[in-house]
Amino acid sequence: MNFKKYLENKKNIIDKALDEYLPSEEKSPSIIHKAMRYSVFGGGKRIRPILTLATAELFKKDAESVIKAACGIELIHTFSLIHDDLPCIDNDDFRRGRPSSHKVFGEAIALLAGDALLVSGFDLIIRNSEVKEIKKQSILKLIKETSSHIGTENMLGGQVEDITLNNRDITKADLIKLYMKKTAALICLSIRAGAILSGAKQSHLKALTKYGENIGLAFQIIDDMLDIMQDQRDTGKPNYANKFGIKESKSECEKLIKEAKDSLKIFDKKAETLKNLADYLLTRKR
Ligand code: GRG
Repeated sequence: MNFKKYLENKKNIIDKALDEYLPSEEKSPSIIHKAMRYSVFGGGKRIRPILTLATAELFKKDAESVIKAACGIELIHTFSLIHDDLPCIDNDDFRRGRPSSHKVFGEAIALLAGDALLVSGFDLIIRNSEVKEIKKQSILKLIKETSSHIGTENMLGGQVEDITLNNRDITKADLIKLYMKKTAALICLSIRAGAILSGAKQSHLKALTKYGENIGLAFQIIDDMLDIMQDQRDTGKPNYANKFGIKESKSECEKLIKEAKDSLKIFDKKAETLKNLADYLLTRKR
């Protein structure tokens, strides 16, 4: 199977599962279920759950063993996007070329849809314990990790730093630290989730964490470059690409992706898919 087909195939599995797990639009209170589905089925690339599935495959686990946790992480990601777009945070009217949640449903429902997706995300991770071969200990470890990766030490803390960013003072090292929390932490969690549920040993988790941090950082810098190059939303707020330039951003991403792939050496040929995923992130256009 070529890599494009691989991505399509995994995306289909994830979309089908998300449709099954989310409450139907008709279910009362209908408006919030509509809002949850509007954002979950709004054209996302499903990078994070694909990473969970691909990591589990590295340990010979099929999609069935980790799909609930993978979808749970996608719901948490969607919650962060809805809240990020709100007028009180980034005030974005559009997301993925469509009106953002609060533009369609109003601020109160958008806020609540985000909350509901966060809760449902944890619920799905817990429900991954229904898979017979998954140890309860692994689920507990994953819940703990999820809280810390999205809490004030990581995603939420990174977002706080992002909205209070002072244009002139930020150094490259500070920006990297911020990106590590705001974006790389959730990407890293997606990879660690696949490994933890597969019972990976410590040395494997360590290698995958390095891979996750590197591709997560590159992912955010690429996002900054796409914002500038596609002129989607240069808010004037400092980011890696507008502060250090496209050339420097590109070479930083190439370096990060190379190091990410190098960190997978201990898996030998078995890590081909994760290496392809890292390369794909480097060339993505959206
Ligand atoms: C309350 C825990 C908590 C968090 C809220 C809003 C927020 C705090 C955090 C948001 C952090 C954020 C929006 C980071 C940006 C990460 C990023 C580049 C998202 C885009 O990811 P893609 O391209 O999105 O994978 P698609 O559209 O493909 O799903």
